[in-house]
Amino acid sequence: MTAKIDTQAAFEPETIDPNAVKQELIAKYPTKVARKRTKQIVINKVGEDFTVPEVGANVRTIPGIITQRGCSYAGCKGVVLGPTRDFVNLTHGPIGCGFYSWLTRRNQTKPPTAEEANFMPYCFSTDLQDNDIVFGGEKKLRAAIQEAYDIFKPKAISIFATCPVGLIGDDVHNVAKEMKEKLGINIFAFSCEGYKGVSQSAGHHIANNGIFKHVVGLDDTPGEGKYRINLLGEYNIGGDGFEIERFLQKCGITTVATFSGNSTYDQFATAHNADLNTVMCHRSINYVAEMMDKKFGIPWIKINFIGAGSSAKSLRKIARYFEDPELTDRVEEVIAEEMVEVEKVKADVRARCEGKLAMLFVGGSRAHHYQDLFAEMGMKTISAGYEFAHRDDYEGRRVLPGIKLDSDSRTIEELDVHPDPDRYRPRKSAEQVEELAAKGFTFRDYEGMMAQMPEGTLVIDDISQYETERMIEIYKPAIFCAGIKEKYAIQKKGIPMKQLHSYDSGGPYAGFKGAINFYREIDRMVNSKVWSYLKAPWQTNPELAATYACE
Ligand code: CFM
Repeated sequence: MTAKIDTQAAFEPETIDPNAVKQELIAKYPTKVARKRTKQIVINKVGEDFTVPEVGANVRTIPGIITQRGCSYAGCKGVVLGPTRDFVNLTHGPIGCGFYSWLTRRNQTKPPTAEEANFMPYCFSTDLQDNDIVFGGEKKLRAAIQEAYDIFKPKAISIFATCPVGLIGDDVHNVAKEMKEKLGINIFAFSCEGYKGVSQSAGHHIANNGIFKHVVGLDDTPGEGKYRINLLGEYNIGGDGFEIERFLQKCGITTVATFSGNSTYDQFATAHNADLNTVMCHRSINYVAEMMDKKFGIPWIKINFIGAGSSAKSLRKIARYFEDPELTDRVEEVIAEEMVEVEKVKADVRARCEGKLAMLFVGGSRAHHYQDLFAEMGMKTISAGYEFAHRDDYEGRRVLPGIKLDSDSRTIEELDVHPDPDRYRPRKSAEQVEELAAKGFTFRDYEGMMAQMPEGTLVIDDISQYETERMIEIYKPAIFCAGIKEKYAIQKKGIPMKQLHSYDSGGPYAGFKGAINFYREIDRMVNSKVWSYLKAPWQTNPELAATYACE
């Protein structure tokens, strides 16, 4: 075992040996646990052609370890379907599941008129009780669908199965089918019981399958706009989607559908009329991108609107795809215009933030994307990791063929998708694709987080509470980014903590205006020491004593 790292001594973080840190993180674990964790804690090394070391990812969390992860239901209902405003999203389960997935993610929506349906302020649940668990909940589900229909007359109702529903075996799909026939609206169900798979990632896949099977492609009405794209994997957290929409419109780019920030049923139904799928969060929505490519001939590209530089790069990539000088010129104009204010604020915050350390442990894409924003501020991401991403999100899609399906992943259906006999229309000919590729344009690819991270940084998958605390003690980062479950323990250690899921009460952080918001927020946080001034009672007076009440 390596000697314990002396965290009290003055140090330059770069002089810390990452190997020693890794050894220390796993030293406390029993042998079997250490063996598993050692595969998930990786010291980054970017080789030739951007090859990186293998990361253990998308595997079960070890019982007893406090994980950041959520459940399959959260990924399906909360993440993918939740931000759509005119579906009635009905949770079939005990009330807690519906309640805790109700707007805590801060996904925003804005119906264009007051008359348009917006069910987001409501929480729909069958509120299962003990009695229903014993005698079955299908009757209650039928009644709930009827009630929701009578009151709201929605275009669609989607039903989400929770753990107890899966355990007692309610046939949610059959009830959905029956009620669809009875009421004449689109009703479908998701078997996204919380225990499916190893994290919310399973729920993303289930949601992608369901939305593709039941809604995408139902409406062939052609839309307007010259450059028509779908924005996949953007969920309008803290208004990010509004900011993205602002500059896309300014460029003359039309968003046919967003999956699923600020979206509607009709957007999904007409999504197959777009000419390009742009994928922001690869983890949660790559399945829809792939399936739309196969069925309708719409290629997808990876983009990232987190960071002003990344936003500019992504806009240029979209313009290159359409190969129209009119769009290219407009995009350049917009970027030039937007960057004036960005550069001003960036220069200002850089003076105070340059060289400070950040750690990011979030979800399945933000731990990567937000590194761009920190880099723009001159800050270094010393360690990062995803909660539930797969190896391709770390190492790039090139590793996909080598990933073996384990029993947990096998429980998630893989849809067999073929070209639509009438509506398959390749948006680019084979020659056009080749020509673009020759110029370095990449279709259907994501190079992952690690290729972009410097050598010697620590990549930690599904970080535990214990590892979080040790990393903070060792590196003393200027800021730690994670979620609500981690927030208070980190602040108690005197370290500023930014929630990158819900943004605390801030945002938007996407695009150009979002970047400015982020620079200012992080500058404020890393340059105020408020948390380090606070001491817990046991820190100021370690000799607290207590007696038993019975004494
Ligand atoms: Fe994609 Fe997301 Fe994320 Fe995600 Fe999420 Fe989220 Fe996230 Mo929280 S879809 S993977 S399941 S970018 S809710 S908007 S912030 S963990 S990094």
